Amino acid sequence: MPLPKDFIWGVAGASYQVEGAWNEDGKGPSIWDTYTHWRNSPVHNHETGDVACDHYHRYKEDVALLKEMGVKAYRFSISWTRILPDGIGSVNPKGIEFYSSLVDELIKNGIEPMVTIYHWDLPQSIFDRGGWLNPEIIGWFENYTKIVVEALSDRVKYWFTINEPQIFIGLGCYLGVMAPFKKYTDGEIFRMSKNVLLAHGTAVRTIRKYSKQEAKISYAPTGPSFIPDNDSPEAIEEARAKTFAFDKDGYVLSNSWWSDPIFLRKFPDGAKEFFGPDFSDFTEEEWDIVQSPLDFYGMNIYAAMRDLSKLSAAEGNGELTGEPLTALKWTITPEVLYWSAKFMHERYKVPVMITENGCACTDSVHLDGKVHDPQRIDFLKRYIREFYKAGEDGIPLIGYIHWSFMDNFEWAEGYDPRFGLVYINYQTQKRTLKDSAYWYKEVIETNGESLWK
Ligand code: GBH
Repeated sequence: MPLPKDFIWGVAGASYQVEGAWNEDGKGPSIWDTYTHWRNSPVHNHETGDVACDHYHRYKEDVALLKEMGVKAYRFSISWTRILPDGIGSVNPKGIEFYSSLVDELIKNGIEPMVTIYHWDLPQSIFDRGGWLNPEIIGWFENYTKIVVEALSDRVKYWFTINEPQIFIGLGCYLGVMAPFKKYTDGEIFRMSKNVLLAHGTAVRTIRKYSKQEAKISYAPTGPSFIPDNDSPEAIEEARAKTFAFDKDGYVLSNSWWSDPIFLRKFPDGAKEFFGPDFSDFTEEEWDIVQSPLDFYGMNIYAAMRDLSKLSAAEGNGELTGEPLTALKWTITPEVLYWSAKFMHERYKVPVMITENGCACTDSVHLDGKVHDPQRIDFLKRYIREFYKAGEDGIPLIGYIHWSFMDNFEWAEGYDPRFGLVYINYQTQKRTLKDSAYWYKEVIETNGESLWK
């Protein structure tokens, strides 16, 4: 069986991208609230997550949609400032109440809740205290994690500490194209990275310590993934080497920069030389924290890279002339799910879960009132088949989580890119299941067998 019977078919979202209610019921501001409200906001069309999909108020309707789609799990993130408006200090009971009710509603409908503790919406007041540069953030994150775990772990079993450090540090603080839209020096990025790794490891320990049931824990990294040009061992080796390269310009976006410390208890080769005087190693006690064991490898993966020297999607990734692209111009490269599952499992030795995969399409409601999205169905069929093949080759696979559940606020790109299986009309908040939602339902019902027809 390439996919086990209890394979987890899910969909994902994240607090700032879907919830709205940005200042309701005691929620404090995050850096995304600050920067989207800034008069020089770099976000497309000056759009904000103030209302987004209004999921905060419509979560019951949304869980009903999840049920209609037959998904087994919903991966969502917690807004730190809903729980702790200042990031530290007093707890906002309304924040706890919201996530607790959401979890209840999911369980009532037979859907496994999966919690991401941090998906980029850093409390503004913590940013004002230095954010990820301040080592105190490790304790603040620990405190926040403990509160969430105590409130939800009687019902929540699956946890992701952080989503894509490559992006919130790399795109946020190195390239400066995501909140906080600032560029820090390599020395500062090095210190931030250590704080992120320690905060992650401390959160893993906190979950294990306070969880009311046996927890399943990982994180959800992303990174440049390469596919071999042909079947030769040399081409495979080249793809593997590039997938884990510590590239000096792109180190902060790389797989090895974040995952080698967590799984292999080391910084990638070349790091020490690159940072020179800015480098300082973890102590043995710190390494113990960073390396706290994880139950599986989560991966957010959308497209293969071809050129490691291109730092951001905005620069393209060295695509071939006329190559098939999604609406965000990301390359359609299905084999990336096969090769990444294989490479990650071989290097990090744990089962693999796709924690995000999907594509933006130019969806619209058609004259018949439906949303026909054949491109997405074809994209998913190709990608998930490749993942399935990795299972046939003996890679232990535990789940596939589609990004996203519904169309939502695509960060600096605003609302134009639509990633959802559910279409959102942002003027009316009407939800419409796209054709792909019904297609996915059948994939789930057949545990992947319908992918082959
Ligand atoms: C994720 O980020 C986020 O977790 C999520 O919040 C977001 O909405 C979702 O994905 C969709 O963007 O130039 O073809 O090589 C993903 C970030 C996506 C960044 C792929 C690099 C490279 C595409 N990554 N991208 S390509």
